[in-house]
Amino acid sequence: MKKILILAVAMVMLLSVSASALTVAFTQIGQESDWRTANTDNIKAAIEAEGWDYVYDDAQQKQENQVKALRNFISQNVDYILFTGVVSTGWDEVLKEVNESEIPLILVDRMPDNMADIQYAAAFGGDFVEEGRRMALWTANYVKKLGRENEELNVVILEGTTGADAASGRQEGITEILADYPNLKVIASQTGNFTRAEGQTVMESFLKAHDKIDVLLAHNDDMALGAIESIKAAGLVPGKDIIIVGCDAPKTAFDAILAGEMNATIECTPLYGPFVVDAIKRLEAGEDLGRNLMHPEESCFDAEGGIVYSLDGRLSEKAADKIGERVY
Ligand code: GZL
Repeated sequence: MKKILILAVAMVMLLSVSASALTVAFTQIGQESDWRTANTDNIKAAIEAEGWDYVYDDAQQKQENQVKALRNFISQNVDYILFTGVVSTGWDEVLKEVNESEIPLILVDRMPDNMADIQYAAAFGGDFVEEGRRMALWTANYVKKLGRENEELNVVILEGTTGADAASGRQEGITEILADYPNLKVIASQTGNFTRAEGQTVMESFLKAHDKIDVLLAHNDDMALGAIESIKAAGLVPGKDIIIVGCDAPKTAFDAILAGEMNATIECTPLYGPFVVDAIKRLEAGEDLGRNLMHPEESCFDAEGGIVYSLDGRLSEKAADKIGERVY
């Protein structure tokens, strides 16, 4: 009799635990960059550490795959949907379906257009316009430090994925700041789609088309690292003949800075896992997290440190001092 009782209690406990195990689904853009890989790994680890079930879809950079994934999540009646869109437009219909399913939607990383018309439980991502401002302001201050602020310098830009707010935002911030520095002249700007390979190819075309390039601004470090290969192949010295500034701040960018091949990177953390888990726990407890798009505190890293990179006067940090704590 006693054995049956113990078994029954164990079954009830097991059922209660499994019943409380949430199912969290994430439609991820793809695997285009170190940032994206770190973002994928970090979210997966954080969710699985809670003992929750995890449904993951890699869209391979295709919007139609993300739409399919969102519809699958609805049909599976998951408990939460995490969403970052490869581009900003074209989500109205499917996100309306998500809202009608009443599955809580958490927006991470890249934001969809028309957020005002979308019901979401929480939103967390980079301040892309500010990141662009920081890329350009660091560059202007570095040029001044070199005593070249009165020299006409030719700037080329490797843009991120066309239509993504991470790209349009950074471009907007860069343009805003460069307007104050007429000696920094943008002579070419083209998408490298956030990938190393395309960054290398586009930079090669820039070098063939222009005799003098002094500055490269790359919307992410993967494209900057690809461009460095083309710069070397052209017989130029990256980081010296061409000042190179990227964004994201993965370890690979720190390595390039320490090697003197890259000059600075603006941080944009991919580590959204803890935020997502905290948000879900608070939502489960009945909390309303509001609709503010939350941005993380982020820095700028370069070889020397101490260069102003933000309009509120923040100083860059020395990559050599910080590389030890980098987890991506
Ligand atoms: C930024 C993210 C961008 C990164 C790229 O939050 O959307 O996408 O900057 C990544 O490296 O591909």
